[in-house]
Amino acid sequence: MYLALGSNLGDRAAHLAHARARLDALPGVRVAAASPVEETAPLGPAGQDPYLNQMLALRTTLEPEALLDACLAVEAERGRDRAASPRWGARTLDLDVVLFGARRVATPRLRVPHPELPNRDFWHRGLAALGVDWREALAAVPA
Ligand code: A4P
Ligand code: MG
Repeated sequence: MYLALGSNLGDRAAHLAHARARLDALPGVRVAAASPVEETAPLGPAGQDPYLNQMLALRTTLEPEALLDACLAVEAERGRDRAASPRWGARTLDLDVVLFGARRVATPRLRVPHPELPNRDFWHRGLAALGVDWREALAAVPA
């Protein structure tokens, strides 16, 4: 599966490095490959600082919702305080499940493929660096 990392607050590179290390240490999760880190202009509310973004290829035996729970726990370790920050607002660490094989998930807590996938060129570049064509990957997911 493919996981997008984003950070625009504090020591951004350290937040991404923490996420890579912690995810790789989880039972049932391995970081198989990582795209280059890219600095990107912020989407969303004006006045935010630039992001660092990176795409990871993870191998996992976890189900999608269990992987989401693990991601939320890793975000919390970096002091992410959802209550203090609006949707699409500044954040220390944001982990987004972008693709999970050819699976589609639509529950109250999780939507996969991520609905913003078609709109984020930095995700497209990250996936391309990992050998994935985002249009082909999306086309492989049943409606
Ligand atoms: N959730 C549902 N689907 C997913 C999924 N596929 N992956 C739920 C992860 N989470 C998913 O997320 C709220 C809830 O979404 C989670 O608890 C989970 O149950 P959140 O991280 O608290 O909220 P958010 O991040 O503010 O909103 P959202 O809609 O997740 O925004 P995004 O898509 O994460 O966008 N600009 C640049 N340049 N680079 C960025 O990476 N990221 C964002 C955040 C805004 N601007 C950006 C970037
Ligand atoms: Mg998010």
